[in-house]
Amino acid sequence: MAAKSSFSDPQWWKEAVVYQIYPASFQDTNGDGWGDVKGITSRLDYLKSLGVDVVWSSPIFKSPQADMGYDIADYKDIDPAYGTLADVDELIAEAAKRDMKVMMDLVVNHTSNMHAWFLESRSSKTDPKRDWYIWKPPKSVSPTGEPEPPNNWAQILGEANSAWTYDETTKEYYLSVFTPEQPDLNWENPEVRAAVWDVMHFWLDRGAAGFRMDVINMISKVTSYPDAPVVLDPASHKYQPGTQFFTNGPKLHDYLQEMHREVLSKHDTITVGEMPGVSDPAEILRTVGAHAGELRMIFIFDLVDIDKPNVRMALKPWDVKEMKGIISRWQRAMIERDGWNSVFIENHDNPRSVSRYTDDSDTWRDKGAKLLALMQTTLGGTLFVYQGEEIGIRNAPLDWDTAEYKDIETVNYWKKCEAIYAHNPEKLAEGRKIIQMKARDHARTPMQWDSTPNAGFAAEGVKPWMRLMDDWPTVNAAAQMQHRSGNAADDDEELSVWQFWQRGLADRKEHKDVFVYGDYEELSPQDENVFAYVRTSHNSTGGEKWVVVLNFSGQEQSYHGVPGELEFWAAGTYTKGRPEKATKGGSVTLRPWEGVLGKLKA
Ligand code: TEU
Ligand code: CA
Repeated sequence: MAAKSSFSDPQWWKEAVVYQIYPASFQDTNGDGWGDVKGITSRLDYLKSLGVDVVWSSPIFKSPQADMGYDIADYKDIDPAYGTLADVDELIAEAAKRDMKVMMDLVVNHTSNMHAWFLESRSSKTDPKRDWYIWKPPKSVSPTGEPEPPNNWAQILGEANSAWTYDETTKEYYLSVFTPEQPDLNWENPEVRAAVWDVMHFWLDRGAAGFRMDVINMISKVTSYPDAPVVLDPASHKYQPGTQFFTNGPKLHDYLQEMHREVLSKHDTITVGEMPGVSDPAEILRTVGAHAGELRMIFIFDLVDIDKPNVRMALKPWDVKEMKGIISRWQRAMIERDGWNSVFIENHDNPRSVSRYTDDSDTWRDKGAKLLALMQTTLGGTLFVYQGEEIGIRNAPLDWDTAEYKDIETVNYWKKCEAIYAHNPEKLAEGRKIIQMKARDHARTPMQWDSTPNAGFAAEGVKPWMRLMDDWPTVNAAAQMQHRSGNAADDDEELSVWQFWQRGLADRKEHKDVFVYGDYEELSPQDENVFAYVRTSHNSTGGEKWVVVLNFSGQEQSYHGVPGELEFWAAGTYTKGRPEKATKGGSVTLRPWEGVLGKLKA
C-alpha cells in the first residue's frame, strides 16, 4: 500500500500568501528615486491589510546593479542604495509585530564580478580561490591572437554573445551564463558550498524566514562542457543555448540534499527554488516531494514560458486550452504524487499578467485582472502575489521610447536588433513589439500608490530611476482601496481589483481546506475559452465542494458543465455577490472576461 499522502497536512508555509517586492520600485523614502528597505517597512500595514503573510524582496545586497542586484558583491551586507543591515533588522522586527515574515533572495549560482571571491579568483591561476569559479583555457587562439571560447554556449541575458568571458590577466575564460558581470560559482568545490551554507545561516540567524533561490537548478554543470546543438540560425547566432548542460545537472540533488542537511533541516523555513526550463514531473518531485528532503516548493515555468520558443525575447502563439492544460497538469501532479506547488503568474522577469493573458485595454483591464485573481486565489499551492499585480498594473505602451527600458536583457536585445536589422524596418518593428510584450521592464515600473506626484512612490520633484506608467492617476492602490460603486450592501456592487484580491485572499484562508489543501478536478479541458474546475476539501466529515468558471475570452460564453447542484454563487468578477446570469441546470452564461465562484451542494 502506498504511504499516506502528506499533501493536506497543514503547514504555515503552505497557507502563507507571499508578496514579492521589487525593491528599487516599491517605495523611496530618502528622495533618490530608488526604493529602499525603509520604504518596505513603511508599507507593511498596507501589505497586512491586503492579506499578505510573507514578504519576499528581490535582492537588496551590496551590488554594482549590472542585473538589478542579481549580481551580488557581498552577501552579508546591504547595498547603500537600499539602506543598512540595521534597516533590515528593523524590517524583520516590524514584520514580526504584525505576524508577518521576511524571505530573502538567495543568488548563489553566480556572484558579481566585483565580489571579493571573484577578484581573488581572477588574480592568478594559483590563487586559493581560483577554483571557486569555472575557468578554462581558450578552445583555440587564431594566428592573429584571437582566443576562441571553450564551447559555443550563448549568454542568457545577451544571447548574441558567448557564455564565456575572456580575462586578460590569466588569458583564460570564466563561465558567465547570464552576463560577464555574473561569473558562475563552481559548486563542485566543497569550499564554495560551505560558503553558501554560511551565508544562509547568517540570514536565518538574523530572523529571515527562508529563501527564494535564484536559478537554483543551474548550480550543477555537465563538467565536460560540450558544445550545444545548433537550434538558432547560425547565420545570426554564433552561440547557441547551452541550457540543457546546466539545468538540473548531474549533481543538483546531491547539492540540495547537502543544503538541507547542513542548513534547512535546522530551521522551520519557507523555501522556493527558481527552476526555469524543467517540466518533467519525476525530476521536479525529486525536489518538492513531501519526503524529498530538498526544498518546500519550486517555481515551475511552464505557464509563464507558454509563449517562449527557444529564447525568451520572442513570441509564440498559445491558446487557452494550452494554458488550462499546464495548470491542471501541475495541480494534479502534486496531489497524486505528494508534492507541493507554488502558484504564480507574475514576477520581476515577466510582463504583466493582465496584458499577457487577458485584455489590458481601458475597457477590460480591471475585469481581466480580477479573472486572474479569482483563478489564482482558488488554485492549490502556496500563493505568490507580485508587486502591482494586486492593482492590475499593465505593460508599458508601445509608444514608449526604447530608452525607457533599463533592463540589461532588453538593452542587449535591442542592441542586437539594431545591429542585425539596421536595414530591415519590418524586423526592427517586430523586435520593438517583442519588447512591448515580453520585456522584464514591464514588471519593474514604480509602484502606483496614489494620485499624488510620482504616484506616491517618491516625493514630488524626485526623478524615479525608471519611468512611471502613465496611467497612475487612475490606476493606483489608494483609489482602488477606497473604491465604492453603488451601495455597499448591494450585491451588484463591483469591487476594484485590489478589493477583489483582498476578498479572495480572505476567502482562501477561510476555506483553506478547499482552496489550499483540497482536491482539484478540471471540468472543461476541451472548451476553447472557458476554464472550469472543482475544488473539494479532503475533509471526510462534510467536505466542501466549490466550482470555479472562468471566461478567458472577450466574448460572452455559455458553459453547461457545472456539476451537481449549486448551493449559491459566492463571488463573481462583475458583481460582489451572485453573478447576474447564473442559471439552473448546470449552465452559466459569462460575460467577457467574467469569472464566477460557486458553492456546490455536498
Ligand atoms: O532569472 C533566471 C531566468 O532564467 C529567467 O527567468 C530569466 O530572467 C530569463 O530566462 C531571461 O530570459 C533569475 C532572476 O530572476 C533574474 O532576474 C536574473 O537576471 C537571473 O536569474 C540571473 O540572476
Ligand atoms: Ca531611496
